[in-house]
Amino acid sequence: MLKWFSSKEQKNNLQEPDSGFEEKEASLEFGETQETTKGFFGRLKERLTKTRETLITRVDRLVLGKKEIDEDLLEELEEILITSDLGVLTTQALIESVQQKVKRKELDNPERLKGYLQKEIFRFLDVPKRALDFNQKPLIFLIIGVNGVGKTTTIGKLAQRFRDQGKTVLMVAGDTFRAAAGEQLEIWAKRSGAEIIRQKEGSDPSAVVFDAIKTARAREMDLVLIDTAGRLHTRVNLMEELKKIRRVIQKEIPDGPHQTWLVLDATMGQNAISQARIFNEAMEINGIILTKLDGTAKGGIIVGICNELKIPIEYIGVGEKAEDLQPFNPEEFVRALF
Ligand SMILES: Nc1nc2c(ncn2[C@@H]2O[C@H](COP(=O)(O)OP(=O)(O)OP(=O)(O)O)[C@@H](O)[C@H]2O)c(=O)[nH]1
Ligand SMILES: [Mg+2]
Repeated sequence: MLKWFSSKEQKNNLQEPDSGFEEKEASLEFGETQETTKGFFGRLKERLTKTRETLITRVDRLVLGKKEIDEDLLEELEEILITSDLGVLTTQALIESVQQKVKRKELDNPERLKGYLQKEIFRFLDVPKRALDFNQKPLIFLIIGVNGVGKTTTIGKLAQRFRDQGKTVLMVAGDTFRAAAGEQLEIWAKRSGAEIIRQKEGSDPSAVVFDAIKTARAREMDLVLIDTAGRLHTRVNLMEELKKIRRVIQKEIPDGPHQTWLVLDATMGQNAISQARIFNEAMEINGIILTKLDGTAKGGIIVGICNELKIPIEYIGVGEKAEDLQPFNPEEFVRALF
């Protein structure tokens, strides 16, 4: 049986001084009967190998044989965190938090440092998500991000997930800039049994979206997943185009889009945070999908994103297949990482 802590229970548990993750591990029986969870957890662990080597293995080496947490040790820890792509602000926050603990004599043994970091990192990652009401039809998801981060692939994977849950899905080829984007979506539509709305290359993305919303309404579909371009002809400003799409949605569905998700590529490291800031200013992002966590050593970026932007990570991508996109679960992620 898969036991699971509610978010509140988790937090209370973690706020207990020094309760650490180790004790909780015994009561968390991950995916004993849930094959998919077990399968994904195993894959997640394996695909986070490079990030783990950059961050955790070096912390292990740092504390090995050390008797106390002193300034030298903290300086080395700072370097490990920075070079693991946590970002300057998040690294400072972590180091200050450790310093406080040490000062108050609540943390003295270097061996316990890793457990404390794990707990703090979990705290950063646990950003509340916006709830979805599936009774409302159609729910509109607007997927945005710069070119090449994985938007179209992610929409295909999401379509597959929602189809597997029995939902009706309409994919919208809002990237009319590249003909290939529409073709890419068609393949995912065929595979997943989702519907797709496409117009010819170069047509107005907002018009495609308008068409899609009317179709989804008329056919009482559950979900509309809108793909967008990551780059446009130089004379058209991407943010203005996205805002226009949003206006078209809101004219039809005043509380839409119900989710505006920004796709970020983990291999971009700190650049991903700058991108998130720019997009968030223009578009009020309510969720992030972090792709390509497989094969990168920059997975620490996820901690910086959550801590600095306070936007929840909704899904993570750890490969190119449909099953390589999974809802982000902070506890599972931290356990896989450590
Ligand atoms: N390894 C890995 N590759 C991924 C992941 N997600 C997407 N990709 C790959 O990234 C590449 C770009 O993905 P797309 O979905 O075309 O990206 P996009 O954001 O739609 O790009 P544009 O349409 O050019 O803006 C493809 O080769 C995908 O297979 C992931 O989680 N892991
Ligand atoms: Mg695309």
